[in-house]
Amino acid sequence: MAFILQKARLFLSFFIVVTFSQTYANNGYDLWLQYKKTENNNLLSHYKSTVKSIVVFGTSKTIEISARELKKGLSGMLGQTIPKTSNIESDNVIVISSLSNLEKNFLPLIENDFVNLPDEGFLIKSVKYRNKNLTLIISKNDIGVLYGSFAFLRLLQTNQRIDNLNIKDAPRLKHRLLNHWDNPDRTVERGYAGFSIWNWHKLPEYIDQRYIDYARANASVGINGTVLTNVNANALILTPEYLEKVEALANVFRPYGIKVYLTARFSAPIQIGKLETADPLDEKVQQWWKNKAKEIYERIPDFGGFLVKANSEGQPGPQNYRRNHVDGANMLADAVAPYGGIVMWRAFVYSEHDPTDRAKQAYSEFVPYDGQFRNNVMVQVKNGAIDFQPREPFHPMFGAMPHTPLTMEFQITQEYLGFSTHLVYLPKLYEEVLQADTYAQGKGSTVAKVIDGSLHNNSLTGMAGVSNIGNDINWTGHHFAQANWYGYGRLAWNPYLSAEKIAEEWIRCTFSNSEEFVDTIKRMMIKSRETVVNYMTPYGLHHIMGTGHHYGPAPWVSNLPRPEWNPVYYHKADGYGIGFNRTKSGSNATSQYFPEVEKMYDKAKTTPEKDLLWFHHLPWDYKLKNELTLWEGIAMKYQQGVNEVYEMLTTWEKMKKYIDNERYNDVKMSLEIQLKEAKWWRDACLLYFQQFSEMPLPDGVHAPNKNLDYYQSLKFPYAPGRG
Ligand code: GCV
Repeated sequence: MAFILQKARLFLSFFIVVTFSQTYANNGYDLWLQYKKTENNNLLSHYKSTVKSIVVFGTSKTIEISARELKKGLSGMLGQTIPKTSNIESDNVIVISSLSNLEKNFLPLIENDFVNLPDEGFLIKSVKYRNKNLTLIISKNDIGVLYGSFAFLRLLQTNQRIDNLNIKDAPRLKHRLLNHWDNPDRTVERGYAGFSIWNWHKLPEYIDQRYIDYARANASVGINGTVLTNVNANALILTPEYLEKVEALANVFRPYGIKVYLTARFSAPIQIGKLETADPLDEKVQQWWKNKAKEIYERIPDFGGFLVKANSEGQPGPQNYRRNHVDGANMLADAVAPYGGIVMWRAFVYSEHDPTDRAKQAYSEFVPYDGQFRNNVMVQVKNGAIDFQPREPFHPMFGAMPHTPLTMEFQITQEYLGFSTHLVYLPKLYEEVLQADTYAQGKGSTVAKVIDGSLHNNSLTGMAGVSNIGNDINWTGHHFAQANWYGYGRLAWNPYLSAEKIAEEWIRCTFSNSEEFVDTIKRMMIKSRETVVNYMTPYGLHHIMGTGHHYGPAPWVSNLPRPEWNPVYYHKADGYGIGFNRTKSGSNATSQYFPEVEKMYDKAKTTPEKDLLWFHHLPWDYKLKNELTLWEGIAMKYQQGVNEVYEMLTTWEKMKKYIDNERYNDVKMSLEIQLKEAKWWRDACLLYFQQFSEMPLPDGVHAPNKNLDYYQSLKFPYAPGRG
C-alpha cells in the first residue's frame, strides 16, 4: 500500500511540475514565436479542417527551414502533429514552393499574381485543385517562401481565418538591417540586455544555438541584414582571424536570407595593413581596400558591405587627410562594387570646432554633396538631428538630398529612453517620424516616401535599427523591448504599417489572444512612448540626461569640455525662460526644412507644442494652448508622466490572470523601477528648472522630498551600456 501511495505521490508531483512549468514558466526566449495551442475552439476546428498536411517543393536549406517552421508552428497551434506529405492529391494541404520548383499543374492558378511581384515577395492563396482545397505559399525565390510561411503562421497566431486567402506581400525596402554596436570583447555600446550574443572567442567552431534562433527571429519579421560590429569600429574584425569567424556566422544566417555586414574602421590600412596613411585618394590605400574586399568576398560571396562612422566622435575618417565624405565613401564603394556590395556612410557628425547649432551640422556637411556619391552608397541618417532623444522632429536631411539614397537609422536599444527597465513601445516614435511630411515635393512628401525611394525614384533603399539584443535569456532585457525589435522589423518591411496594428500583432503572438488583454495592453503600449516623453523631456526638451552613461536626469551639467555635450546647451534655462531658439532670430536651424515646415516651426504659435522648446526659447509665463503657463505646463507633464507609469503598473497587475508568472513578475519589477525613475526625473528636473522660473509647483504636482543637491550628488560609475 505504502509503495502504491509513494508511486501515486511521485506521479502527482511529476504531473504538477509538468503542468506548472508548461502553464506558468516562460522566460521569453521564444519571443513572438510562441505557437501556443489555439484557445478559441471554433477557430481551432477551422484550422484543423483547413490544415491537414504540408507539401514541399524544393530542397534548399531555406525551403527546409520553411517546412520545419510551418510544421512546428502549426503543430503547436493546432495541438496535433501536422505531417509533411508528398501527396498533392490530398485535401486541405499547405503547399510551399518557389515559382521555379512548383508543380506545373499549379502554375495556371497563380501565374497572373506574379506580375510585378518583387523578388522577396510572396503569395498566400487558397485555391481549388481537382476538387481539393489547397493553400499555396508561393514566391519567386526561396526566401520569399520563408517570409510567406511566417506570414501564414502569423494569421493563426493572431486568430484570423485561413480560408479564402489571397495575400500578396513584398518588402518596400531593400536593405532591412540591424546594427549591432557590439565590441570584440563582448561588451555592447548602449546595450542593456547583457553581453554581445557574438561569442568571438569560440567562433568559428562553436555555433551557439542562439545564432540560429536569432536568424529565425529576424527572418520572421523580414530583417535581411546584420552589421555585426560597433560603428565605433575596431580594425581587428577585418583580419583573417576574425573574418573566419564572420564567415561562420554568415553561413548560419544565409539560409534565413540574412547577409552580414561589417563596420570599416577608416584607419584600418594603417592599423592592420601597415600602410603609412589611410588617405582615400592614395592609390596604395585604394588597393588595400580592394584587396580586403576581395579577401572578404572569397570567404563570404554574399557579404553585404560596410557601415562607416567617419570623422565623428573621435572616429578617423577622410577629413584627417583633408578629403571629404564623398572621397571616403566612394573609395570603399569602389572596393565592394564588383561584388554587389554597398556602403552605408553615416551622417551622424558634429564637431567641437563648429560653433553653430549641433542640430544643423549634419545637414550643412552632407547636403552640398548630394549626387556625388557612387550609386552603391547610401547615406545613413538618424531619425532626428541630435541623437535618438525621446522625441525629436524629423531630421531635415530627409527630402533634402534627392540624388542620394538615404537610409533611416532608428535606435531600438533605449539609450535615452530608460535602458531596458522602462516599458516604451518605440514603433510609435518610428511611425511619427515616418509619417512626418517633409514637403520636399509638396504636401504628402513623407519621410517614409523618401526612404522607400518613391519620392525621388531611388531603388537603393533601406532602414537600420540599432539593436537591443544581448545574451539575456529574453534577448532584450525587458519582455516589452522585444516588441521594439519586432516592430522595427515590421516597419522596415513596410514603413506604412501602423504602430497600433503592429502592437496588436505582437501582443497576440507573444502573450494572448484574449480580447480584454489585447485591448488593454495595446492601449498601454501605444501610450507608453508619450509617457516617457512626459517624465523625461516634455514640450521638446532634449539632451538633459546624465553624462556619459546617459542614465537619469542631469539638466544641470555645464562643465564638459565641448559645449554641445552639456545639457545646459540644449535647454538654455534662464531667468527669462527655457528652450533653444532655432528660428531665424536664433540658430536658424528651421531654415534647413522646406518652406512649409520652416514656416510652421519658425513661430511658437504654429509649432506643435510637442516640439515647442526644441525650436523656441520662451518665457516661463508663456501661455500654452490649455491656458497654463509654460512653467505650469512643464510641471504638469512631468507629473502626468509619473501618473501614467503608475497606471501602467496597475494595468499590468489587473492583467495578471492572462500572463504566466515568470513574465508577469519580470515586467512588474521593471515597472516598479520605471515608476521610481520617473519620479526621479520629475523631481530632479523640476527642482532644477524651478531655480530659474522661481514659480511654485502647480496644484497636483507632487513636491519632491529630496533637495537638488541630493540629485546632483548621484553618481553611476557602473551604469550599463558604456561599451
Ligand atoms: C556608437 C551617441 C551614442 C554613442 C554612439 C553614437 C553614434 O553619441 O551615445 O554611444 O556611438 O551616438 O551613433 O555613433
